[in-house]
Amino acid sequence: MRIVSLAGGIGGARFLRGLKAAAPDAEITAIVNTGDDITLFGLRICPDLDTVMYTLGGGINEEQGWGRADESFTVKEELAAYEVEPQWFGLGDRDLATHIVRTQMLSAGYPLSQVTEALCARWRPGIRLLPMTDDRVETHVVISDDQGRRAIHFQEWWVRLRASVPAERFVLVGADTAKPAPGVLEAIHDADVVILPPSNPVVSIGTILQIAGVREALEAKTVVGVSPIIGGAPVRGMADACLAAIGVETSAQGVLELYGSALLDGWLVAEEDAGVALDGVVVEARPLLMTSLEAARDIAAAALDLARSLR
Ligand code: GDP
Ligand code: FO1
Ligand code: CA
Ligand code: CA
Repeated sequence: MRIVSLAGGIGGARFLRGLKAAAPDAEITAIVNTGDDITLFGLRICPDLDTVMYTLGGGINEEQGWGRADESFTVKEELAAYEVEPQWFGLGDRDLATHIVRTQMLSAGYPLSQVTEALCARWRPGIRLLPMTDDRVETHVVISDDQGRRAIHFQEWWVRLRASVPAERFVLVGADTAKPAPGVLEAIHDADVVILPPSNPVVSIGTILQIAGVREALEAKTVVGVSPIIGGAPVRGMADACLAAIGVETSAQGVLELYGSALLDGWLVAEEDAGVALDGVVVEARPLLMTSLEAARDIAAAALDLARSLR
Protein backbone atom coordinates (compact mmCIF):
# COMPACT_ATOMS: atom_id res chain seq x y z
CA MET A 1 0.00 0.00 0.00
CA ARG A 2 1.19 3.53 -0.79
CA ILE A 3 0.35 6.17 1.78
CA VAL A 4 0.97 9.89 1.55
CA SER A 5 0.73 12.08 4.64
CA LEU A 6 1.24 15.80 4.82
CA ALA A 7 3.14 16.92 7.94
CA GLY A 8 4.07 19.88 10.10
CA GLY A 9 6.37 19.37 13.08
CA ILE A 10 5.38 17.75 16.36
CA GLY A 11 1.81 16.69 15.54
CA GLY A 12 2.84 15.40 12.14
CA ALA A 13 5.92 13.60 13.46
CA ARG A 14 4.11 11.80 16.28
CA PHE A 15 1.33 10.77 13.92
CA LEU A 16 3.83 9.47 11.35
CA ARG A 17 5.55 7.38 14.01
CA GLY A 18 2.15 5.83 14.74
CA LEU A 19 1.44 5.39 11.03
CA LYS A 20 4.69 3.49 10.54
CA ALA A 21 3.70 1.15 13.37
CA ALA A 22 0.15 0.75 12.03
CA ALA A 23 1.30 -0.02 8.47
CA PRO A 24 4.78 -1.53 8.70
CA ASP A 25 4.70 -2.85 5.14
CA ALA A 26 3.35 0.30 3.51
CA GLU A 27 5.40 2.71 1.44
CA ILE A 28 4.91 6.00 3.32
CA THR A 29 5.77 9.41 1.90
CA ALA A 30 5.52 12.51 4.09
CA ILE A 31 5.20 15.89 2.38
CA VAL A 32 6.57 18.28 4.96
CA ASN A 33 5.92 22.00 5.55
CA THR A 34 8.91 24.25 4.92
CA GLY A 35 7.17 27.59 5.58
CA ASP A 36 8.71 27.63 9.08
CA ASP A 37 12.23 27.59 7.61
CA ILE A 38 14.58 30.39 8.55
CA THR A 39 18.19 31.44 7.96
CA LEU A 40 20.02 32.41 11.17
CA PHE A 41 23.77 33.00 11.54
CA GLY A 42 24.08 32.04 7.87
CA LEU A 43 22.56 28.61 8.50
CA ARG A 44 19.40 27.24 6.90
CA ILE A 45 17.10 25.76 9.55
CA CYS A 46 14.11 23.56 8.65
CA PRO A 47 12.24 22.95 11.93
CA ASP A 48 9.43 20.76 10.65
CA LEU A 49 11.64 18.56 8.45
CA ASP A 50 14.08 18.14 11.35
CA THR A 51 11.32 17.41 13.87
CA VAL A 52 9.97 14.62 11.64
CA MET A 53 13.47 13.30 10.86
CA TYR A 54 14.62 13.26 14.48
CA THR A 55 11.32 11.84 15.79
CA LEU A 56 11.27 8.92 13.33
CA GLY A 57 15.04 8.48 13.54
CA GLY A 58 15.18 8.29 17.34
CA GLY A 59 17.08 11.54 17.92
CA ILE A 60 14.29 13.80 19.15
CA ASN A 61 14.01 15.47 22.55
CA GLU A 62 10.80 13.64 23.49
CA GLU A 63 9.61 16.01 26.23
CA GLN A 64 10.13 19.14 24.17
CA GLY A 65 8.96 17.63 20.89
CA TRP A 66 11.58 19.48 18.80
CA GLY A 67 15.39 19.58 18.85
CA ARG A 68 17.87 16.86 19.77
CA ALA A 69 17.97 14.58 22.79
CA ASP A 70 20.98 15.11 25.11
CA GLU A 71 21.45 18.61 23.73
CA SER A 72 23.92 21.26 24.93
CA PHE A 73 24.00 24.97 24.12
CA THR A 74 27.66 25.98 24.20
CA VAL A 75 27.60 27.65 20.77
CA LYS A 76 24.45 29.57 21.70
CA GLU A 77 26.14 30.84 24.89
CA GLU A 78 29.21 31.88 22.93
CA LEU A 79 27.09 33.75 20.35
CA ALA A 80 25.28 35.52 23.21
CA ALA A 81 28.67 36.54 24.66
CA TYR A 82 29.30 38.35 21.36
CA GLU A 83 25.84 39.92 21.81
CA VAL A 84 24.78 38.81 18.33
CA GLU A 85 21.07 38.55 17.63
CA PRO A 86 18.74 36.77 17.66
CA GLN A 87 19.12 35.23 21.09
CA TRP A 88 15.50 34.05 21.28
CA PHE A 89 16.03 31.00 19.07
CA GLY A 90 17.47 27.96 20.83
CA LEU A 91 20.05 26.38 18.53
CA GLY A 92 21.64 23.41 20.23
CA ASP A 93 25.13 22.12 19.50
CA ARG A 94 24.02 18.75 18.12
CA ASP A 95 21.24 20.33 16.09
CA LEU A 96 23.72 22.84 14.63
CA ALA A 97 25.58 20.02 12.88
CA THR A 98 22.42 19.28 10.88
CA HIS A 99 22.12 22.92 9.83
CA ILE A 100 25.79 23.09 8.88
CA VAL A 101 25.54 20.00 6.66
CA ARG A 102 22.31 21.30 5.11
CA THR A 103 23.69 24.79 4.46
CA GLN A 104 26.90 23.41 2.98
CA MET A 105 24.98 21.18 0.56
CA LEU A 106 22.54 23.97 -0.39
CA SER A 107 25.48 26.29 -1.02
CA ALA A 108 27.04 23.63 -3.26
CA GLY A 109 23.84 23.67 -5.32
CA TYR A 110 21.93 20.65 -4.10
CA PRO A 111 18.15 21.17 -3.82
CA LEU A 112 16.55 20.82 -0.37
CA SER A 113 14.90 17.53 -1.38
CA GLN A 114 18.33 15.95 -2.06
CA VAL A 115 19.78 17.50 1.08
CA THR A 116 16.92 15.98 3.08
CA GLU A 117 17.59 12.59 1.52
CA ALA A 118 21.26 12.89 2.47
CA LEU A 119 20.44 13.81 6.09
CA CYS A 120 17.99 10.89 6.22
CA ALA A 121 20.76 8.49 5.21
CA ARG A 122 21.98 8.97 8.77
CA TRP A 123 18.60 9.02 10.55
CA ARG A 124 16.83 6.30 8.56
CA PRO A 125 13.31 7.49 9.39
CA GLY A 126 11.81 4.49 7.57
CA ILE A 127 9.58 6.68 5.41
CA ARG A 128 10.33 9.01 2.52
CA LEU A 129 10.56 12.66 3.60
CA LEU A 130 9.88 15.26 0.92
CA PRO A 131 9.96 19.00 1.52
CA MET A 132 6.80 20.51 0.01
CA THR A 133 9.04 22.56 -2.28
CA ASP A 134 12.72 23.05 -3.07
CA ASP A 135 12.06 26.77 -3.51
CA ARG A 136 12.57 29.18 -0.66
CA VAL A 137 9.20 30.00 0.88
CA GLU A 138 8.75 31.49 4.35
CA THR A 139 5.69 32.23 6.41
CA HIS A 140 5.62 35.83 7.60
CA VAL A 141 3.11 37.24 10.05
CA VAL A 142 1.56 40.70 9.77
CA ILE A 143 1.24 42.27 13.23
CA SER A 144 0.69 45.75 14.66
CA ASP A 145 2.70 46.87 17.68
CA ASP A 146 4.47 50.01 18.93
CA GLN A 147 6.62 49.89 15.77
CA GLY A 148 3.48 50.07 13.61
CA ARG A 149 2.09 47.55 11.15
CA ARG A 150 4.79 45.21 9.91
CA ALA A 151 5.53 41.65 8.89
CA ILE A 152 7.86 39.48 10.94
CA HIS A 153 9.13 35.97 10.34
CA PHE A 154 6.85 33.21 11.63
CA GLN A 155 9.56 32.00 14.05
CA GLU A 156 9.80 35.45 15.65
CA TRP A 157 6.03 35.51 16.15
CA TRP A 158 5.87 31.92 17.43
CA VAL A 159 9.06 31.61 19.48
CA ARG A 160 9.87 35.17 20.62
CA LEU A 161 6.32 36.54 20.94
CA ARG A 162 4.64 33.20 21.72
CA ALA A 163 1.79 34.40 19.47
CA SER A 164 0.90 36.99 22.14
CA VAL A 165 0.49 39.73 19.51
CA PRO A 166 -2.52 38.93 17.30
CA ALA A 167 -1.66 37.87 13.76
CA GLU A 168 -3.54 40.04 11.25
CA ARG A 169 -2.62 37.67 8.46
CA PHE A 170 -0.08 35.13 7.32
CA VAL A 171 1.86 35.67 4.10
CA LEU A 172 3.71 32.78 2.50
CA VAL A 173 6.54 34.72 0.89
CA GLY A 174 7.65 33.01 -2.31
CA ALA A 175 4.52 30.87 -2.70
CA ASP A 176 3.44 32.54 -5.94
CA THR A 177 6.43 31.13 -7.82
CA ALA A 178 7.21 28.00 -5.76
CA LYS A 179 6.89 24.61 -7.42
CA PRO A 180 6.26 21.35 -5.61
CA ALA A 181 9.50 19.47 -4.93
CA PRO A 182 10.29 16.60 -7.31
CA GLY A 183 8.20 13.59 -6.35
CA VAL A 184 5.48 15.49 -4.47
CA LEU A 185 2.74 15.44 -7.10
CA GLU A 186 3.81 11.97 -8.26
CA ALA A 187 3.56 10.59 -4.73
CA ILE A 188 0.07 12.04 -4.31
CA HIS A 189 -1.00 10.73 -7.72
CA ASP A 190 0.29 7.21 -6.93
CA ALA A 191 -1.09 7.10 -3.37
CA ASP A 192 -3.82 4.66 -2.36
CA VAL A 193 -4.63 6.83 0.65
CA VAL A 194 -3.80 10.39 1.73
CA ILE A 195 -3.79 11.43 5.39
CA LEU A 196 -3.89 14.90 6.89
CA PRO A 197 -2.36 14.31 10.35
CA PRO A 198 -3.27 16.43 13.40
CA SER A 199 -0.89 19.21 12.32
CA ASN A 200 -1.54 22.93 12.54
CA PRO A 201 -4.31 23.52 9.97
CA VAL A 202 -3.11 27.05 9.14
CA VAL A 203 0.69 27.24 9.25
CA SER A 204 1.48 23.55 8.57
CA ILE A 205 -1.25 21.94 6.43
CA GLY A 206 -2.61 25.27 5.13
CA THR A 207 0.89 26.20 3.99
CA ILE A 208 1.47 22.96 2.07
CA LEU A 209 -1.93 23.39 0.38
CA GLN A 210 -0.75 26.74 -1.02
CA ILE A 211 1.95 25.12 -3.17
CA ALA A 212 0.82 25.09 -6.80
CA GLY A 213 -0.98 21.92 -7.79
CA VAL A 214 -0.97 20.24 -4.38
CA ARG A 215 -4.58 20.95 -3.40
CA GLU A 216 -5.86 19.90 -6.83
CA ALA A 217 -3.85 16.67 -6.70
CA LEU A 218 -5.23 15.89 -3.22
CA GLU A 219 -8.82 16.57 -4.25
CA ALA A 220 -8.61 13.64 -6.69
CA LYS A 221 -7.73 11.21 -3.86
CA THR A 222 -9.34 9.61 -0.83
CA VAL A 223 -8.25 11.94 1.97
CA VAL A 224 -8.79 11.36 5.69
CA GLY A 225 -7.92 14.04 8.25
CA VAL A 226 -7.28 13.82 11.99
CA SER A 227 -8.41 16.80 14.07
CA PRO A 228 -5.65 18.69 15.91
CA ILE A 229 -8.34 20.42 17.95
CA ILE A 230 -9.98 18.57 20.84
CA GLY A 231 -12.81 20.05 22.86
CA GLY A 232 -12.30 23.53 21.41
CA ALA A 233 -8.56 23.79 22.08
CA PRO A 234 -5.30 22.75 20.43
CA VAL A 235 -3.66 19.80 22.19
CA ARG A 236 -0.44 21.81 22.31
CA GLY A 237 0.93 24.94 20.72
CA MET A 238 -0.92 28.03 19.59
CA ALA A 239 -3.05 26.87 16.67
CA ASP A 240 -5.94 28.85 18.20
CA ALA A 241 -4.04 32.10 17.50
CA CYS A 242 -3.48 30.95 13.91
CA LEU A 243 -7.12 29.99 13.36
CA ALA A 244 -8.30 33.31 14.86
CA ALA A 245 -6.15 35.16 12.31
CA ILE A 246 -8.02 33.54 9.41
CA GLY A 247 -11.44 33.85 11.07
CA VAL A 248 -11.94 30.15 11.79
CA GLU A 249 -13.36 28.92 15.10
CA THR A 250 -10.97 26.78 17.15
CA SER A 251 -12.99 23.57 17.05
CA ALA A 252 -13.00 20.23 15.24
CA GLN A 253 -16.01 21.61 13.32
CA GLY A 254 -14.17 24.80 12.38
CA VAL A 255 -11.17 22.91 10.98
CA LEU A 256 -13.46 20.46 9.16
CA GLU A 257 -15.20 23.37 7.43
CA LEU A 258 -11.85 25.04 6.70
CA TYR A 259 -10.60 21.91 4.88
CA GLY A 260 -14.02 21.35 3.32
CA SER A 261 -15.64 18.44 1.50
CA ALA A 262 -13.73 19.05 -1.75
CA LEU A 263 -10.55 18.06 0.06
CA LEU A 264 -11.71 15.70 2.83
CA ASP A 265 -13.54 12.40 2.49
CA GLY A 266 -13.19 11.37 6.14
CA TRP A 267 -12.55 13.23 9.40
CA LEU A 268 -11.52 11.77 12.76
CA VAL A 269 -12.53 13.78 15.82
CA ALA A 270 -12.07 13.14 19.54
CA GLU A 271 -14.91 11.50 21.44
CA GLU A 272 -15.93 14.77 23.10
CA ASP A 273 -16.38 16.26 19.62
CA ALA A 274 -18.85 13.60 18.40
CA GLY A 275 -21.62 15.47 16.59
CA VAL A 276 -19.29 17.38 14.30
CA ALA A 277 -20.63 17.00 10.74
CA LEU A 278 -20.33 18.23 7.16
CA ASP A 279 -22.17 17.04 4.04
CA GLY A 280 -19.91 14.82 1.93
CA VAL A 281 -17.50 13.94 4.75
CA VAL A 282 -17.73 10.80 6.92
CA VAL A 283 -16.95 11.76 10.52
CA GLU A 284 -15.90 9.24 13.20
CA ALA A 285 -15.15 9.89 16.88
CA ARG A 286 -12.11 8.17 18.45
CA PRO A 287 -9.62 8.81 21.26
CA LEU A 288 -7.18 11.22 19.56
CA LEU A 289 -4.50 11.91 22.18
CA MET A 290 -1.08 10.69 21.06
CA THR A 291 0.10 10.01 24.60
CA SER A 292 2.23 7.01 23.54
CA LEU A 293 3.44 5.27 20.39
CA GLU A 294 0.60 2.76 20.83
CA ALA A 295 -2.00 5.52 21.08
CA ALA A 296 -0.60 7.18 17.93
CA ARG A 297 -0.59 3.79 16.17
CA ASP A 298 -4.26 3.24 17.02
CA ILE A 299 -5.19 6.69 15.68
CA ALA A 300 -3.27 6.01 12.47
CA ALA A 301 -4.92 2.59 12.13
CA ALA A 302 -8.35 4.20 12.54
CA ALA A 303 -7.51 6.77 9.85
CA LEU A 304 -6.39 3.98 7.48
CA ASP A 305 -9.51 1.90 8.21
CA LEU A 306 -11.73 4.89 7.52
CA ALA A 307 -9.83 5.65 4.29
CA ARG A 308 -10.16 2.02 3.11
CA SER A 309 -13.91 2.07 3.76
CA LEU A 310 -14.21 5.19 1.59
CA ARG A 311 -12.16 4.10 -1.44
P1 GDP B 1 4.42 21.99 14.80
O1 GDP B 1 4.86 22.29 13.41
O2 GDP B 1 5.54 21.53 15.68
O3 GDP B 1 3.58 23.07 15.40
O4 GDP B 1 3.52 20.69 14.66
P2 GDP B 1 2.29 20.32 13.72
O5 GDP B 1 1.83 21.46 12.91
O6 GDP B 1 2.61 19.06 13.02
O7 GDP B 1 1.21 19.96 14.81
C1 GDP B 1 0.74 20.90 15.72
C2 GDP B 1 -0.65 20.51 16.12
O8 GDP B 1 -0.62 19.19 16.63
C3 GDP B 1 -1.26 21.37 17.19
O9 GDP B 1 -2.32 22.10 16.64
C4 GDP B 1 -1.76 20.37 18.23
O10 GDP B 1 -3.07 20.66 18.65
C5 GDP B 1 -1.70 19.05 17.49
N1 GDP B 1 -1.42 17.94 18.39
C6 GDP B 1 -0.33 17.77 19.16
N2 GDP B 1 -0.44 16.64 19.88
C7 GDP B 1 -1.63 16.09 19.55
C8 GDP B 1 -2.32 14.90 19.97
O11 GDP B 1 -1.86 14.13 20.80
N3 GDP B 1 -3.53 14.66 19.41
C9 GDP B 1 -4.09 15.51 18.48
N4 GDP B 1 -5.29 15.18 17.98
N5 GDP B 1 -3.47 16.62 18.06
C10 GDP B 1 -2.26 16.90 18.59
N1 FO1 C 1 10.79 26.37 19.51
C1 FO1 C 1 10.79 27.18 20.56
O1 FO1 C 1 9.74 27.39 21.15
N2 FO1 C 1 11.94 27.80 21.00
C2 FO1 C 1 13.12 27.58 20.38
O2 FO1 C 1 14.12 28.13 20.80
C3 FO1 C 1 13.15 26.69 19.26
C4 FO1 C 1 14.33 26.38 18.59
C5 FO1 C 1 14.31 25.43 17.55
C6 FO1 C 1 15.48 25.06 16.91
C7 FO1 C 1 15.47 24.12 15.89
C8 FO1 C 1 14.26 23.55 15.50
O3 FO1 C 1 14.22 22.65 14.52
C9 FO1 C 1 13.08 23.91 16.13
C10 FO1 C 1 13.08 24.86 17.15
N3 FO1 C 1 11.91 25.22 17.80
C11 FO1 C 1 11.93 26.10 18.85
C12 FO1 C 1 10.64 24.66 17.40
C13 FO1 C 1 10.01 25.29 16.20
O4 FO1 C 1 10.72 26.34 15.63
C14 FO1 C 1 8.55 25.70 16.33
O5 FO1 C 1 7.86 24.98 17.28
C15 FO1 C 1 7.91 25.43 15.01
O6 FO1 C 1 8.53 25.99 13.89
C16 FO1 C 1 6.44 25.66 14.97
O7 FO1 C 1 6.10 24.60 14.23
CA1 CA D 1 5.69 23.93 12.13
CA1 CA E 1 -11.50 13.03 -2.38
